[in-house]
Amino acid sequence: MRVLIIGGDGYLGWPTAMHFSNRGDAVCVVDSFDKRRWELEEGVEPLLAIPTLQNRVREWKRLTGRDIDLRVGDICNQRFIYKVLETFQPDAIVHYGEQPSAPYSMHSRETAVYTQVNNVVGTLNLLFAMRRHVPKAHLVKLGTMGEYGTPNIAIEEGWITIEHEGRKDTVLYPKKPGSFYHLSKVHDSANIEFACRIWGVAATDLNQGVVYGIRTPETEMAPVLRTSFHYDHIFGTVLNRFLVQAAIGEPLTVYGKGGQTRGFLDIRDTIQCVTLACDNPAKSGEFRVLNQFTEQFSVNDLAGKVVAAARRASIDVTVRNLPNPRVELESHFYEAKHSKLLDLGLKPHLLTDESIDAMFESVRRHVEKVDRQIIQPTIKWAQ
Ligand code: NAD
Ligand code: USQ
Repeated sequence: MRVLIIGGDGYLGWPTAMHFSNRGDAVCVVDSFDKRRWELEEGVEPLLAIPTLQNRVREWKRLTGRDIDLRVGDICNQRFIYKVLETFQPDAIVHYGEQPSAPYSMHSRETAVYTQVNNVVGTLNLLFAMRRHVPKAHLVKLGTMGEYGTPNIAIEEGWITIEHEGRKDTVLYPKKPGSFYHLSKVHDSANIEFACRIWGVAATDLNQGVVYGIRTPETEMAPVLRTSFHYDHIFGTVLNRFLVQAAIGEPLTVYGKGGQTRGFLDIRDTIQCVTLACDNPAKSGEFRVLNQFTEQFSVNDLAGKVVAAARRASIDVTVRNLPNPRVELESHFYEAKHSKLLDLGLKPHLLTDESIDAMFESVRRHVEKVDRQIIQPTIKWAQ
């Protein structure tokens, strides 16, 4: 297969690119390096510095003999993405290339507008470029479980059949997202579904939960091939943050009551799901939605697991319930369907004591690199 990975310098994009390359697919990665700029603007950095993408691609070639085609550019520049599709001719396009942080999108008017323009315009350009140059390619787009929010009814996989005044229809599941970032994904989903309907695009929207972990078989091949691990209050996700906080003996930053429940998955399962989607493509004109997570946890569940892991390593950790900087339900019903990827063959890596201990151990090895100044949340949703 010829696989284009957009966002190939990112946390998920780089390990995904190596995975496809390792199994013999022709891989091209695209990135604008905007993530590196946002980090500089916000004064945050991952736990370990990430070598340049050019360097990682060179080392990959040296270690495996395999080429990864690298194109540097912004998909909001339509000429750039048209050219990439025209020259690379992908069968599958895995689109990770968006601004992924909810707090970043809530920082200011500028970051909210930037997030929505970058994400929505980039995806629209990609849809038009596909129509022109690769109308038969399969789009595998990373959406998010947060598009649905936390409704008081079960969450379906993308579509719901509604009966109203004696008539029935199947429509996109109603969305109630919790940040301007999550909203950008809702807008993307609507645009992609429309392109499927009018142009016959084949698309899979992967509504992914919160990802944790940094180890994949390929990142383990050499330190230079590692992927990013953020623990700061803007780009760090909850479990990664708690592990770092425990490693430095700081109280865990549970926002509000901690009953917020979300879907979670191991980074290895992200790659498995994306691969399953590419190997079993949607049909022309189909807007297929798969809910991509393996387990549900509340923030309090995760805090409890991290406290227990720290205790096993003889570190005493406490939990601090901070006033919630976000506006979100803190105790709510949550039942999200997620059977379609299992039906395609997903074999989940669950969050066992062993896996959490291994993550904790790898964080503890670099504890001297932790910047304590970038942990406490400062971005508030409602001020
Ligand atoms: P990331 O920020 O590490 O990677 C995204 C990459 O895309 C960055 O390298 C960035 O420079 C690049 N990019 C952004 N806009 C671009 C543009 N206009 N043109 C070219 N490149 C661009 O983020 P991630 O955590 O790897 O997330 C990847 C995708 O998965 C995102 O779309 C995110 O919303 C989604 N997602 C992530 C998670 C998670 O927990 N990490 C969960 C659900 C969904
Ligand atoms: N939280 C805490 N303490 C913290 C950090 C977070 O209690 O120190 C809480 C948040 O309030 C929230 C939950 O943990 O209720 C999840 O927050 P998060 O920062 O881990 O994840 P989120 O902002 O939802 O965003 C992340 C990724 C995003 C992806 C999303 C999947 O950054 O790219 O889309 O997870 S989902 O949540 O399913 O929408």
